Amino acid sequence: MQTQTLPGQIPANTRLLQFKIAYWGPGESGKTTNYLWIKRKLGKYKVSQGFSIQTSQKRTLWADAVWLRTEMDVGGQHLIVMWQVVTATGQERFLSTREFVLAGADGAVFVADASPGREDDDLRSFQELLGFTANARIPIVVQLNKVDVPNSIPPATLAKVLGIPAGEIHPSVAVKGEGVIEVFHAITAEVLKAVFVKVKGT
Ligand SMILES: Nc1nc2c(ncn2[C@@H]2O[C@H](COP(=O)(O)OP(=O)(O)OP(=O)(O)O)[C@@H](O)[C@H]2O)c(=O)[nH]1
Ligand SMILES: [Mg+2]
Repeated sequence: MQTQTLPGQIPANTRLLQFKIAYWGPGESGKTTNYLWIKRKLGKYKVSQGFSIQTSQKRTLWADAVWLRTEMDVGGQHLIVMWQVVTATGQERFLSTREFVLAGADGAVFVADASPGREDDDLRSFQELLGFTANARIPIVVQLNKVDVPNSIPPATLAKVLGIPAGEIHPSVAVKGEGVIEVFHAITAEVLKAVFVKVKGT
């Protein structure tokens, strides 16, 4: 997170906050599908076109990224909040590069794949995320995507696999946009909460 006072004619009580939200998860779990839906549905908040760097097979090669802008009044201050939304590639062979997508992240959405048989991939990717964020200790929201596929992994099973409470899992069908914006709101709320608790405590 970065914060600064803005120059010029902007009222003195205006602050700029910048946050980065990273989407993480095993290969083809639906990270880019989430990103594209957010870009489309929250289009009026977009301040950049955004980009997706993909292979010819539509796999994310490096990352997707876009900036969104929101404003709010909190405790007598006007806040301009910039959100950078990025997705990492889930491709196994890019372990060494995808870590850098997390650099400076203020929150992460872990997109698990509910397709049958993907439990091990979900766990491996979740542990990878926990490992890379161990020092930063950022909020993480867990999304269970593709619950529309036949015999999908139930939320309670994924909860057991990941070792987290079942109530913390957000089921979604990103191709239809179901649950996507709810999850995005959940992570932004967690990130703002973390910052304001930190500010209050200092
Ligand atoms: N059935 C179903 N398919 C989905 C859902 N979300 C995404 N997909 C499909 O899953 C495939 C992979 O989606 P992506 O969004 O590219 O996955 P990704 O996690 O960004 O993949 P990498 O960046 O390559 O790791 C695509 O064919 C999507 O259409 C969903 O909710 N249900
Ligand atoms: Mg992708």
